[in-house]
Amino acid sequence: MEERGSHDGGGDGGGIVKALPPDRFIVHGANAEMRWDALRGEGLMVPNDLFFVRDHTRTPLIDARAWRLRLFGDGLRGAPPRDRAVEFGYADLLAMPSRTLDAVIECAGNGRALFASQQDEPAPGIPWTLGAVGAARWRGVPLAAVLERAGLRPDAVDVLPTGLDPACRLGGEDIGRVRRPLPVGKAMDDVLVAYEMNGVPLPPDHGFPARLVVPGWVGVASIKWLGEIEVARRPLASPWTTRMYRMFGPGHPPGGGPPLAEQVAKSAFEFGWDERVPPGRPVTLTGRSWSPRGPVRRVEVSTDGGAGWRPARLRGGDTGWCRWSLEWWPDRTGPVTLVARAVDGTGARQPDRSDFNTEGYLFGAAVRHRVQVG
Ligand SMILES: Nc1nc2c(c(=O)[nH]1)N[C@H]1C(S)=C(S)[C@@H](COP(=O)(O)O)O[C@H]1N2
Ligand SMILES: [Mo]
Repeated sequence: MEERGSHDGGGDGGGIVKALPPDRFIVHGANAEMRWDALRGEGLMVPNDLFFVRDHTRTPLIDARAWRLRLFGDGLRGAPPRDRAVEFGYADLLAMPSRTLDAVIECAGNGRALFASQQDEPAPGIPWTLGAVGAARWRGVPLAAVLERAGLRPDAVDVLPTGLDPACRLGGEDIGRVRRPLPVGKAMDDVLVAYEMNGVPLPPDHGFPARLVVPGWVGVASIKWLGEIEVARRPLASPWTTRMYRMFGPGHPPGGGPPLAEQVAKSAFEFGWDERVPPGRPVTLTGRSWSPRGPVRRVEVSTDGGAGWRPARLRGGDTGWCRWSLEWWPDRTGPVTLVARAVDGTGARQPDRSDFNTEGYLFGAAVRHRVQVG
């Protein structure tokens, strides 16, 4: 696929509202990834001011008092058209029974730069290293409750949430507002219409006043600045399921594989790339692993480029996002390649290589992380 559109970098995070200090973020155009060394010493959840931002265009500033969430379509009783949508205001959402959910949001392209640096298979697009991921405690209303209150019909098959950020472009073409269909089965299962992130109202960059949180799925499913939801009795599509967010290229079907849904397991050290480690004394290596497939069972760490492996000590996280640590006594100076690999809830271990695809999605191989001892 040659179309790049808003995947291109260029810029300085200009569409993002929050501060992006260079010791906490790596900025790619209008997007910013968390620096993993900045997470060292933090709690299980990623603080809001350190959480990565992926904006297709820019963060809009929305007045919660004027904001409405509108539901329409033939999948609702009475088949309301868009101009007679069922509406929820911010106060309506806050008044509904709430649910709290610890969940990871991770960009489908997280780790994309590793296709080039680790497999010599460069993939164009935002060159995320491993920081386009975060876990937060979200509070909001189950999407199931919103759909039911709006009059969901039993024969509805897809919902199409749309964001209120500006329309975006792909290959020079206006493709409209960010929107991506979800099957009703997932929508009714564990998706949240979230209005709080780690105990405070959603920050503007993360979707104020309300966003979807779609646990375990590629981040693009978690539509920010939620404005409307079409509910349909037929399958729906958008450029975010047809032209982007599928596996394209050699080994994949012409036109791409199925729309991406579930993420893949990953592990990251809480170190900077090429960070200096003092020699001659024990170091506690810390990191995190995450997987949509149940709690991480085990994390194996190598301090010699993958020759030998030791089990890390796991701490916290029954949601698929966990912290781990391992004592290491570096016995020589110079470059050392650390590797961590998780074994997920199904018993599957992170592989040595990732399946290449031209857009660089779903990099799930164990990452080789070089540090400098000395
Ligand atoms: N409306 C809207 N929703 C969106 C996006 C966007 O640009 N606009 N970006 C998506 C993508 S690609 C990702 S990875 C996540 C990022 O969420 P975050 O910026 O809160 O970390 O939001 C998703 N939801
Ligand atoms: Mo993303």
